Amino acid sequence: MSQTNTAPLRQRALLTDEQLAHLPTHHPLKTAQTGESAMIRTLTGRSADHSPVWFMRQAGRSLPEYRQIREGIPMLDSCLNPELAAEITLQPVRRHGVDAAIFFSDIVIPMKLAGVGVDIVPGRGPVLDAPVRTLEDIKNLPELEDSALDPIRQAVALTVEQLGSTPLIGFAGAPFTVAAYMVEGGPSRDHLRPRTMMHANPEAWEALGQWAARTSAQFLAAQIEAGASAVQLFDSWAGSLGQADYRRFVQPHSAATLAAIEHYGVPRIHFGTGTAELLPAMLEAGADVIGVDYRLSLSEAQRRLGGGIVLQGNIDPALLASGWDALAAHTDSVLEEGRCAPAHVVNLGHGVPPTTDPTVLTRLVEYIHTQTRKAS
Ligand code: 1CP
Repeated sequence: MSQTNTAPLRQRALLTDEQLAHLPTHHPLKTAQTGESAMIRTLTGRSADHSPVWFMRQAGRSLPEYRQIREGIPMLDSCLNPELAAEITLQPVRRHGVDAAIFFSDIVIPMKLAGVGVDIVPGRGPVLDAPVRTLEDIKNLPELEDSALDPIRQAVALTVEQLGSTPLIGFAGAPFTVAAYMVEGGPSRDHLRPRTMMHANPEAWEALGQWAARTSAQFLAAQIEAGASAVQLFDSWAGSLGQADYRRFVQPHSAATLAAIEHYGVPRIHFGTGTAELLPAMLEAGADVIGVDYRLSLSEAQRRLGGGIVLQGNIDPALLASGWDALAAHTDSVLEEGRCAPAHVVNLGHGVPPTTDPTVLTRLVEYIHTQTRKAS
């Protein structure tokens, strides 16, 4: 199959009054002017007085204040306690001065709230009571009731109240990444079972993809309506797929999730790892911004995307532990590479490793702000 460059699909004008009409009057894009923050200006392709930076997995593991507040409280209980989820979301914003908060939750929360037996096992990740492997299993999946998302709405509302003009990014797992956990029953390296299911039982895969697309869309809509100013769809494990399978079995479901929230007008970031071959297909799924992992340079990503696309990324998380000089030099090259995009949100190429020294992250935020600040 040829991998040709697609022409820029669109450079949507975002955040027009018409689009914002779908958001409630108390939404921070309207009241707290998050729409003029460096983060949202950049996500919508406008210039800002500095390049915004946030880190995937900034909330959690690497912060001592996180480990302290979570002590004795299971992960999913923390996510469903609105005060606690709001506090954990705010911790990295206070400490590092990042340009956006990422909502403290997990991609399995919609599953949990629908009534699927799932837990997050410390040191391992999401584990289901019973894997979902047959059409029968999938037909028996409970639907996510809208009212079950109330703790999420409350947590988001509490968070944005305290964030002021700093935007909150909502998120969900993309249908493939969520379905991969459901079919495997837990974390796996190469996601063999879901990749087999696509071909062995396409009807079951289709039904599961639709279920996951629906619940992730509901999760995103709840966060947007409660105050998230942008969203990110995490397809962390899409890199285990070839392009043909991605386009046939995965892209339609991710597209359904992204389309279900398009009318709100909030910027939608689409991120995956190991996705060098999939970037055009991920953009075609309906994203406004593409998150690039650390394996591919931003300029090569832009070339593959056809040009003109707002990019997010892609400092290699390994460099956070390599000493300041190496990290600063690597960051300079990422900032330079970011000039290939109409606008660039600085981030890591994947999540903050749990062992990261938090003072390095604070220094890195300061450094990126200084290096990119425009003279006024
Ligand atoms: O004990 C703990 O502290 C639990 C560790 C933890 C945390 C802090 C898990 C378990 N999830 C989270 C929070 C989380 N998960 C956030 C919000 C915080 C932030 O980003 O700062 C987000 C956005 C996620 C999303 C998530 N969960 C993804 C996609 C992002 C990514 O890193 O690729 C994935 C794949 C998950 C599943 C998951 N949940 C937890 C773990 C350890 C895992 C990965 C397991 C695996 O390797 O398969």
